[in-house]
Amino acid sequence: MANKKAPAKMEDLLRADNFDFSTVQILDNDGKVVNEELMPELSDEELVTFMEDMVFYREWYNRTQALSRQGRLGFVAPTTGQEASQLGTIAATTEDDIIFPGYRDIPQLMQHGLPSYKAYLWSKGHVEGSTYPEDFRAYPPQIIIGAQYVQTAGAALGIKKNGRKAVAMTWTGDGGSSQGDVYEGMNFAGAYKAPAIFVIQNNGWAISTPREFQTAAPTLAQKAVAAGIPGIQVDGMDILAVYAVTKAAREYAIAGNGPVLIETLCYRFGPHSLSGDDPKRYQPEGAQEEWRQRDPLNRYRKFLTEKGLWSEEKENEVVENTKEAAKEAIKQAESTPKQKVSDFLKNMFETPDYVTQEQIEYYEAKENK
Ligand SMILES: Cc1ncc(C[n+]2csc(CCOP(=O)(O)OP(=O)(O)O)c2C)c(N)n1
Ligand SMILES: [Mg+2]
Repeated sequence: MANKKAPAKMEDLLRADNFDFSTVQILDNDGKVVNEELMPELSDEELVTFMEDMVFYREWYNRTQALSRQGRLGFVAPTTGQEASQLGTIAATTEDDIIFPGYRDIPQLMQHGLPSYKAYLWSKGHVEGSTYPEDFRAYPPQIIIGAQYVQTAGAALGIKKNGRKAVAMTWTGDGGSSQGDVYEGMNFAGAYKAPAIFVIQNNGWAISTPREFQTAAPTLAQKAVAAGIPGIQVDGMDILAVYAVTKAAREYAIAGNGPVLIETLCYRFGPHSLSGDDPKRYQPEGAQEEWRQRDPLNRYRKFLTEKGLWSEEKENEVVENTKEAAKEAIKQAESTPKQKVSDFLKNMFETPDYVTQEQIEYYEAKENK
């Protein structure tokens, strides 16, 4: 997983004619810095925030899983193992950026400003989980794998035409990377030099289909080549590397150079979703244990502890706060009035088409009886 060659330079990685897709890493499994050159400039406080966020979302998922098992939620896609990939990418954005998450990307949405109870409402299929204020620059999680790449290309072109200094950013998976939409989105954004950041979170699995069945290509990052845009493969269990690469990609895109593709190598420690698949039936024995050695929290905990910036006490405090936050969020979600069919229909289009309008009237009449 480590760099095979001399430490990569960011300006070389961000060239469309760079065909070296070696994995970029800053922290190794033991939390030692192996690539000083790429180390992002961060204050101690910012370094600590990364750990707080990763601990928060690991525990958030634990609480979410417990609530799901109590039958209090609907669709849930586990995030354990992907914290560095998810939080490192979103940390490089600002609220001016437009994000297009997939169904597993709830942490990015929450970091971007989604109130946590809405994440639970979304899971329950409640329309209010996908009702966002006008100034919240995000789209609800995409279920159709890869579709968000096309939307991101369009949004990025809009950003460019409006002369805004921002990017549109999206995430798909190793499975999603085989979808036609992914190529179309990257190609379009490349042709128009639209400021998009395309992330492929390669967690090894598309439900039960392993990464090696997706493509004969040795890396997913190299899919950028045909679109004429830079492609970078990064150790997705290393939050510093993920952050550094995404931040540089954002600056590159905002400077008018066009989009970047980032492949984050990570692993799905849980099942595909909490709807019933059992990874033991399709993942090779020992794979989980092997990837656990690369756990993003462990290596970063070692790194921060060595610097005197982290302690068990601090970690316990974050865990306790997360439990409280999850309790509050589910309370608020469960006290939200039940949705009506008409609410659902009204959230379909800004101006409903004729058929939808007819349905809204039909259901409103029924609901008001
Ligand atoms: C267009 C489309 N085809 C099939 C599905 C069914 N499906 C849901 S998730 C999934 C696997 C996606 O795997 P990956 O892109 O690696 O993302 P991950 O779940 O691992 O995060 C599939 C095939 C879908 N949602 N959309
Ligand atoms: Mg996957």
